[in-house]
Parts: sequence; structure tokens; C-alpha cells
Amino acid sequence: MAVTTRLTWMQEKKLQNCLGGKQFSLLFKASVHESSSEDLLRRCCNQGPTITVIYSDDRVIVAYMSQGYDEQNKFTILFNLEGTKILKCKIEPVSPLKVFNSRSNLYNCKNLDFQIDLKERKVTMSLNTIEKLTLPQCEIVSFQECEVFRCEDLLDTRKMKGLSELRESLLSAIRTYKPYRDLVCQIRILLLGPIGAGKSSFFNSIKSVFRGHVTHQALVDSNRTGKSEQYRTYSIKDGKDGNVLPFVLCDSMGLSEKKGLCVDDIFYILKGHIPDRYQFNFMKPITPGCGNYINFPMLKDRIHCAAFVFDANSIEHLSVEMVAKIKRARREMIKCGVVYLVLLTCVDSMDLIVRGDLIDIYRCMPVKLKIEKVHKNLGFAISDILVVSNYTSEWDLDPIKDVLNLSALRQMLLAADDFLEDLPLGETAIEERQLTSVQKKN
Ligand SMILES: Nc1nc2c(ncn2[C@@H]2O[C@H](COP(=O)(O)OP(=O)(O)O)[C@@H](O)[C@H]2O)c(=O)[nH]1
Ligand SMILES: [Mg+2]
Repeated sequence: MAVTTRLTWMQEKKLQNCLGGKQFSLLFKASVHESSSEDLLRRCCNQGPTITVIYSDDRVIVAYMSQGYDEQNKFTILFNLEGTKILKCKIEPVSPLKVFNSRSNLYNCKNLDFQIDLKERKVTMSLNTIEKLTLPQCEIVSFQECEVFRCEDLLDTRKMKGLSELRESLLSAIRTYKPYRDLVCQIRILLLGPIGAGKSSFFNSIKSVFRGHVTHQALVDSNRTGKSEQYRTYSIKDGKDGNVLPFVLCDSMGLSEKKGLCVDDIFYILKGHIPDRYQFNFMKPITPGCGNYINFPMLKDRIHCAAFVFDANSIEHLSVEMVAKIKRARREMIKCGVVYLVLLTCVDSMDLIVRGDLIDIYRCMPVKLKIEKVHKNLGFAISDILVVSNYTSEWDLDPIKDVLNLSALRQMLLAADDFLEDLPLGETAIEERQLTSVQKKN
């Protein structure tokens, strides 16, 4: 059976942040392995930097050793984790052999700042250390459990190499993607969601990956006032002069309680009646025949997949009116047979989330809770909720963000295939006849 830690997610996260984005792998646990310093040293030698965690009632005392258990440490840092508080102090570098040397007379080693007796389950600390960590004035602290972890950088070169390879394979899969039975040349993806959710930023992020540098074509509304009232359909080229990619991202006006997109307009967008640069008017829903309304849209003009975009930080604060609008929009999609997914943005700015977490974001507890909330409050299936992280103020491309965003895009293309495959036979037959006649003419 796998040996599991007693550290909570929150405690691990706090330590990770204090130690500059490290991840921990459990090497030793006193209650599972032999409670002897010899066994501990055998398991923990040659493992690089380590943390030794002492659980004493509600308190967790942690010793970070920069050189681990093999040699004399350059520095040792002690932490005292109590509830949500974390206190740290640097102590004289300690030799692990001395820390755990059961043969030494523990209580006579007054010159050591920190010493553990595994057999007796007691830690001794100097008065100076006790004061710095605001521990109760008692030099000997008894404990219930002791664990040792190896500390590694969350983003080491091996992981970054793996990410770059994944990024390349996603790019290649999207470049070479062909819509189901070639029924259309490009998949049209509608981005829909509250004002300020990150719809335009998602388009900019995808365009940036294919362009090779960060671009901000679509106006991003940093004040979240919802100024984008135009319907924009964006085709993206692979590189500056490359081929047009097999998808179009359609950026709509944001949903809002008052001045946002009329939910009645969604039906016309889905069916392909609305042209690029159409000016929305929240006071006046679209009526057939108005302006440059497309009277007889073809399959290529329709929306093949929709993405509801939500800011992870405001999912709990959506008003009753907004939730009702979202649910209506979803019903509209079901009616039109359009498949939909959810994009959860801004996870990078959530409390305690660091860049390194983005490589395994679906396992991050606060993100899992957000996904649960979207599922419970809005009724979307958990498997349809995808996490993305948009470019906001960066200058350089980040493979971690690219992998998240490209994975979401790939899921949308696969979902669009489901839509095309599910079209009533009559509709695909007409479309295929039109396609062959266009091909013959050319
Ligand atoms: N940290 C972070 N900020 C984001 C993300 N996506 C969007 N934003 C910010 O959210 C604000 C609104 O974004 P925008 O794309 O204009 O939202 P839209 O109204 O849905 O098009 C801007 O300040 C963006 O920089 C994200 O993934 N992470
Ligand atoms: Mg926008």
C-alpha cells in the first residue's frame, strides 16, 4: 500500500511557496518504517535537499536542509506551521548525522539548535530557536509522527522538456486536423460568457502560440466594462504567412445582467445568420432580415462548438440573473444540437497557485473545488470543464500556458466532430452536394 503523508494540501502549499516552488516526495515515515535513525539515514541519503516534518499535536515543525542527508548543510531553515500561520527562522547549519545520532547523548548537546530523537519521539531546540518560532517555552517537544521528503523543483529541465514535446505534438495535431468527413474546411467555435471572463484573451492566447510571439489583436477589457459590442470571427494563420488553421474563433459580446448580449441573439449566432463585425445592440435583439443578416447560412457559417468562458475567481459570485442567462443559452445550444464545453480562465491568479501548479492543474485542490462549483451551480458535466490560462501581461510565450490552452482547443475540435457526425442525414447530404459542386467548378 502506498505510504501517504499527514501534511494537508494547504500546509504543503504554504511550504512550497516559502521554499520557492518545490515539490515534495515522501521518503520516510516513522510510523510505517522502522523508527530508527539508521533506517531513516539509509532511506534519505543521496536524495538532495530534504524537509523533515515533525507532527506535534496541532503543530507542524519543519526543518529544510539545503544539502539533505548526505553532507554538512550550507543552511538549515526551520518552520513552525500553526493553523494558517507560518513562521520561519534560519539556524546554524546542522549535520543530519548529529540531528539523528541516537548514540549521542541527546540532552547534553546544548550547542545544537535542533535535534530529533526518533525512538523517544522528542525534539530538542535551543531557547533561541524556540523564541524565533514562537513555540511554547519548552526545550523538549514530544511528537507523534516524523516524515522526511525529498524536495525537487516543480519545474525542472526534464519536466520542461516533456512539456515542450507535448506542446509540439498538440500544435501538430491541430495543424493537421480535418473536420469530420471534410464537411467544412474550418470549425467555428463560439466563445460565450460573462463580460470580463477572458473570451478575447483566449483568442489572443491561441493566436500567440501559432504566431510564435504574444499578440493582442482582440481588444482586452482590463476594466471589465464590456466594451466589445462587435461580433468578431477570427481566422488564424500558422505563422505570419502560413496556412489558415482549420478553426475560427468567434468572440461575442459578453453576457451581463443589464447591457450584455441578448440571449435571443444566441440562436441566430448558432445558426450562422450573424456576419463578422455585426454590431450588437443590447436594446434591440437581432431580427431576421436586419442589416447584413445572412438569410441562408450554410453549414460552414454555423457554430459547430461553443465554449462557455468563466473566470475561476468569480464563479461563486455570479448573480441569479446571470446563472439564468447561462442556463438559457445552454438550452438554446441543446435545441440547435451544438456541443459545448466550459473554459475556466484565471486559475493562475488564484490564491496559492504558482506557475508550477499549471502543469498538473486538475489535481490542485482549489481548482478541483472550482470545477465542482461550476458543475453544481451551473449544471455542466465535470468532464466538459477545461482549465486554461491566458496571456495577460507577459512578453514571452510560456509552454505551460500553451499546453493548457492548446489542449482545450483540441478538445473543442473533437467536440465539433461529434456535432458534425450527429447532424441529421438530410443536412449533411445537402452540404456534401454543395461541396462537390464547388469542387467540380474549381
Ligand atoms: N490572470 C489572468 N487574467 C486573465 C485571464 N484571462 C483574462 N484575464 C484578464 O481578465 C480581463 C478581462 O479579459 P477579456 O479577455 O477582455 O474578457 P472578455 O470580456 O471575456 O473578452 C483582462 O484584464 C484580462 O487580462 C487569465 O487566464 N488569467
Ligand atoms: Mg472581449
